[in-house]
Amino acid sequence: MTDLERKIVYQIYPMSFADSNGDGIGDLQGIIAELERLARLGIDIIWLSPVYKSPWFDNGYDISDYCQIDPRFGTMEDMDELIAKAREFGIGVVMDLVINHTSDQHEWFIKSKDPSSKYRNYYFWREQPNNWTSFFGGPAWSYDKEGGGYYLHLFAPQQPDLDYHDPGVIDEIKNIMKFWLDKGIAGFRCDVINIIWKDSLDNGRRSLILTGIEHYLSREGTHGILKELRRDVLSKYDCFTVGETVFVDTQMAGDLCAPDRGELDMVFSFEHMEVDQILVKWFKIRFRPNKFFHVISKWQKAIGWNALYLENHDQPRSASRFIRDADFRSEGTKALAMMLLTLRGTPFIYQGQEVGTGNRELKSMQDIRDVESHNIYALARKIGFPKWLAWRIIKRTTRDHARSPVDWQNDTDVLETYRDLIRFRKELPVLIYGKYNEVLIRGGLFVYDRFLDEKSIRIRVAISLGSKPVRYDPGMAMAIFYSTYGRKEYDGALKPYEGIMFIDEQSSGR
Ligand code: ISL
Ligand code: CA
Repeated sequence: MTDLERKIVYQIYPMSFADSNGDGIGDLQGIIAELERLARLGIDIIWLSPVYKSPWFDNGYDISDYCQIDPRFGTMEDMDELIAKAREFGIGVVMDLVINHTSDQHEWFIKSKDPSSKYRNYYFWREQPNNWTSFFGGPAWSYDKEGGGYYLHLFAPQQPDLDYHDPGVIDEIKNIMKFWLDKGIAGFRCDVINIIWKDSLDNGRRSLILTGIEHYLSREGTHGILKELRRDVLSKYDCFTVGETVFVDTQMAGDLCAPDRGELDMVFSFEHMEVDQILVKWFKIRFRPNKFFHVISKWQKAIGWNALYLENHDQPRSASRFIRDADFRSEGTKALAMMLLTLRGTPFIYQGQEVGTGNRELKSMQDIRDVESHNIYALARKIGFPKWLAWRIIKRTTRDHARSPVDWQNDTDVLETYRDLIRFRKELPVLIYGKYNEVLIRGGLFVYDRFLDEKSIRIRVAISLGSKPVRYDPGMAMAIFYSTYGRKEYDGALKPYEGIMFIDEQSSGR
């Protein structure tokens, strides 16, 4: 995409973003009505979580028709209007592409139950299951009487996996992508894209997390599919792709988004989201800022350009998660904003993050709608966890935190900080094209430089995620360019949860 590096993306989870007709569910007209506000924030692209026709078992990540809009959100006319009006504001629309699986209500799956149908091989139908387990807990195979066998689903049973060994599948996907790109969308966020190719259905090594993963994690077949989609479809449009890639290390991620390989433009990796947990996300440990910073810095050094994010629709809110001291919630969200918008890569802001939204109050399992949480709760109970412990796990980790309606009246000075930082990215090329250099990480303090070359201006960013002031000497020639506390004078220490951008005094000009 032209000027991709300059873009800032805003993720919308349509169901809880803006409701235009008062039925309690966000919708496309609601988004249209908010475009002006989004333009004022300064973002360039909105990514919509799925708005396709869906039985809504996994909040739209189970699609029953890729070329229709779900009635709860409006009509295809509304969608066309959204794309057109967004363009008037200079905003592109990115769609969620969920192609590892369809809904079990998708026509292809229903037809595939007939063994003589051409759709039979679109899915993995077998007489016997293997030992693989699913991302949502429990076995990855379910028996279907009508289909006369077991089928594979790496997520819920309502989300059968597509089998890319059948060339018909990739042709269908190409047509769907063209359908949307011809409407003028700006690209795709590709759901769990690094697991779409399954090498074999052999039994997997038994694992507490995911049995079978070695047969489908970032396999060569996936790389082949991504190259083909780029060659035959994406390269013909001005668009970009960001892949959601699970369980990737820097090597795998680098292979998926290396500019010369022609696969994805960038990926969402998860390592920085795992620093407060063991065993994926289900067991939380204390958030450790230094660990967090080290992981982020490692990825900055390893990948030339990548997606930057602190929140999405699957994660608890960063304001509740990465700010241990609730007294400094507003300060902390500003410091996190500075980090998000001054690292190298494409920043993704999740709806409500720009006003410092925190986790929601949840009282019992009755408040939970997330299918993943319900499965994990049942599993935890089954293996003997007492109710209180199972509930504690769910309460801290459920995806519902991110999915409840945003309180737009929240905290306006956080919003001001976002606006300022977004403006700096537009005004200072060094924040976009500049190299990244780690300066130090210690005691909850993260310091790094962005610079174009040795002679031009250098921005030094210092982010503190600690409740106490922390001494730091940036060196003689550094003055405050911007502080999240709004101060201009530096006294040799960062205040609690402060973020500061220093600039070389000779070059600052302000
Ligand atoms: O959210 C997670 C942990 O709670 C991840 O394991 C998540 O399931 C994984 O990142 C895949 O997420 C994506 O695909 C899922 C869907 O439920 C998620 O909302 C989506 O982001 C299945 O389509
Ligand atoms: Ca509505």
